[in-house]
Amino acid sequence: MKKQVAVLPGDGIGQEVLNGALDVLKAVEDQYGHEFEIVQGKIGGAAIDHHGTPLPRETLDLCKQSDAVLLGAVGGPKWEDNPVDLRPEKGLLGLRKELGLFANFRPVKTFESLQDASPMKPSVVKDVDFVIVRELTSGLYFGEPRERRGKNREIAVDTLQYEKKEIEKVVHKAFQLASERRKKLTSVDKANVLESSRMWREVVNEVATEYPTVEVEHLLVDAAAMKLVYQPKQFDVIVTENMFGDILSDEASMLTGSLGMLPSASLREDTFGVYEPVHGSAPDIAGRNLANPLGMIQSVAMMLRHSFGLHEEAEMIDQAINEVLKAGYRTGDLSGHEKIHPVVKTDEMSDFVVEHFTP
Ligand code: GGG
Repeated sequence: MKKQVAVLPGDGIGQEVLNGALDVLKAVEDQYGHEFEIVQGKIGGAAIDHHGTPLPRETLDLCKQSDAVLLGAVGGPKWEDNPVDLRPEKGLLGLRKELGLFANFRPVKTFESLQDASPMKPSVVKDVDFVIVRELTSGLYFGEPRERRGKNREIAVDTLQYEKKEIEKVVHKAFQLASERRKKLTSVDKANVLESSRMWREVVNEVATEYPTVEVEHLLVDAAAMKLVYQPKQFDVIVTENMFGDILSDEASMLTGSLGMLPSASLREDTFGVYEPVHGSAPDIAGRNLANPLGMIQSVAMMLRHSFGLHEEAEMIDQAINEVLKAGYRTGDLSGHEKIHPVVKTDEMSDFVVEHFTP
């Protein structure tokens, strides 16, 4: 198979975790005889420094010409005081919008080898396996107006707006996913307070009639936040608006041991996708070879499955990660027990994953 993959490292630990993921992709290429042509582009703070904008036209064109995109992370203190249109995050949001990636799949699954390890990291919860489907191109992160008002700019305005068809699209995706899994969909909103949430709930109920085999429940976002901690195994697929999904997935990540473990796929109706770890640029550890590359490496597996239909190759990556963790190797975020589990560097972790590929 021959495919072009656009690679956007971004900022902070983005480059480090991507290096490891590309080593893994190269090993898959060699083992299976595929050809993945890698084309590099800039986004976020790196693009602001180089091109004066967080999403240069050439980066967007590169992504549009490619079969899939791998993205590291964006953001950092260097650009914190920039006006909102010159923030690194604006590049990421713009990319999602321009490419029409309305559904962000964030699988939250604990690796067997982490839950069987003794002693377990305290936050790891056994047998957790659900997917958060986050609406990605509308809601509070995109609504207009977004401005400061008043004589002294003492009023700040953001707008939470949804069109019915935007909700329908992402809810259909979530139902389709639930149909292929354990057939339970939890829709999360704040319908006791927000008008947009009341419409969200109506749309979910309408779309539900097309998926009679899927059980539907509605949860308010505050209740969902609580249940993620005390009853996480009850979830199969969660669908929710942009900001709720952003927050709940960071919370949920800790069930797997670390935010560094979570991959994501930003999708539309065809097979194209942008694949990135859920974590950010982690400026505090950037450039020190300390980051956990497993969220990024699992994002490569998601790309192989969804964009290229390479299920065996993706399974091999997930199995190899499980074996590496079973052997006791941990990056610092996962360790907690250094005497028992040797702490390894970012690049060592990806090397171990490749070494654990089955022939
Ligand atoms: N790889 C994810 C990343 O770079 N996150 C930074 C961030 O703040 N993203 C905003 C968002 O995901 O909506």
